[in-house]
Parts: sequence; C-alpha cells; structure tokens
Amino acid sequence: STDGAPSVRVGSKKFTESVILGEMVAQLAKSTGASVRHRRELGGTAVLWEALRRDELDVYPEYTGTLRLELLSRLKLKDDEALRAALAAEGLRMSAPLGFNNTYALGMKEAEAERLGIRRISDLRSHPELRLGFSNEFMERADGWPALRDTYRLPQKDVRGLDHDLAYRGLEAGSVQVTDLYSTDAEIAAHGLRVLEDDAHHFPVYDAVLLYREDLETRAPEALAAMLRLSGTLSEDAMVKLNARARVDRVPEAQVASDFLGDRLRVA
Ligand code: PBE
Repeated sequence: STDGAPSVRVGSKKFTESVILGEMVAQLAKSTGASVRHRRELGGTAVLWEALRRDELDVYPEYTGTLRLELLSRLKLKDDEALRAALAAEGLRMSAPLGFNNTYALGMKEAEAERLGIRRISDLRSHPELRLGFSNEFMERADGWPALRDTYRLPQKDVRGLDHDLAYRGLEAGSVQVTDLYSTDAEIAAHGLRVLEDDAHHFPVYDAVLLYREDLETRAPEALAAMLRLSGTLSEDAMVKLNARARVDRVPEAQVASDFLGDRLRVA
C-alpha cells in the first residue's frame, strides 16, 4: 500500500475452528498496522496448501499430523524436526505449536454405542451393518477412511461422504451411525457422543500450528511477530470452549477471536 504498510493474506479452511484461528491471526497482524485480508473458509486442506505454495496466501492454520501424513505423506517424515526441514525446502515455515491437538476420532451416539457394546474402533469389526458417514475430506485423505479401513479391517459397505457440519445432524436423525469427529468439536459434548478408542493407534497427533511463507520474516516482521504470539496460548479445553461459543452460542468467529485476544494477549 502507499503508506508502506505490508499486506498480509490470511486463509482458513472450511470449518469453524480454522476460521476462529484465521481471525486471530488476521487481527494480530492488523494490530501492527499491516493491511490484512482474511479469505475465510477458502476450501479444504488441499486448497489452502496449494494457495500458500502458489503465493496466493501468506499464512493459514494447519496441523502437524495433516502435514506429515497427508500433504507430505510421500516423504515419510518421522517427526516435527524432519517436517520443519521439508517445509524449509519449500520456502515454508511452521510456528511452535499453538497448544492443542485436534485429532480425528470416530464417534457414535452414546446410547447406541452402549446398546451395541462398542467402545473401541476395533469393536466396529463385528457390526458390518452399521451406516458410516464421513466428512468428504476424510473419505479421500491418506490418513482417512481407506487407511483406517485397512488398519482395522472394517467390513462396512454403507459408507458415504458428507459435509462435516451435516454429520452431526445425520447422527441425530439416525441416517448415519458412525462419523469422524474432530476432537476439539463442541458438538461431542453438546450431542452426547461417545468417542471410540483408537486402539490400533491409527491417528497421529495433529498439533495446531501456523503455516506461513518464509518471506513474511523480511516483508512483514512485526505482523509475523504478533501472529506468533499465539504459540502456546491455546489448550485443548480452551479451544473446545471457543468452538462452543461459535457453534453452540452462535457468536461470530471474529468476535470469539477478538474476545480471546483481548483476554489472553491484551490486544484491543
Ligand atoms: N484435523 C482433524 C483435520 C480436520 C479435523 C484438524 C486434523 C484438518 O484440518 O487437517
């Protein structure tokens, strides 16, 4: 822009938590005088990743397990150190963890799981008749349904893809009996769902991080420093509560983000 303020392009994925985190990043960058655009709910994981690599975005919230087991799965990265090195080779950086793990899990209505005696994912093997409904992205990801099915040798044939936010309604209506949950979703408690134990340890840790282009370090150092203050500030419990404010109490994500920043980081 004309006054020399750097511009920062923030993106978020198409689910509530990602939008809240994107808003936090955008507001922190803005507090340093940067000119900020947040492209909310831009798409799924692949869309955000490609936009960052094509230099259409500068930063978006991502998860370590998603980077290692989906986006860069071909590299067989064994830990976060290897992941950092692989990202650096692409001109990308990731922040220190924000403080919580948001893993995939499988969930069922508590009463139905109890009636069928299902506590662990491996228990699903003896119930081939169950109707499964998974978020569209989970149906196709390297860490998603096909790999999960192979790990646990699951026999279900009635398996369909749906929008993640609709899965909870499907459970209520009975059209879906098992779905993939995001472990920080407010709906798990709100709908009384049973989270099945991942007894074969299929899912990795998905620590939330900020993924950004390294040129922010020279182009917008103050905005970057402000965003990086988010590291270590969000426990799992805190993130579930923020998601609940947006999804259960219907508070707009921008408001949820600014309340958090005011309380925790004293950003007005
Ligand atoms: N996750 C679990 C997914 C969605 C839910 C956070 C690892 C992701 O966005 O990569």
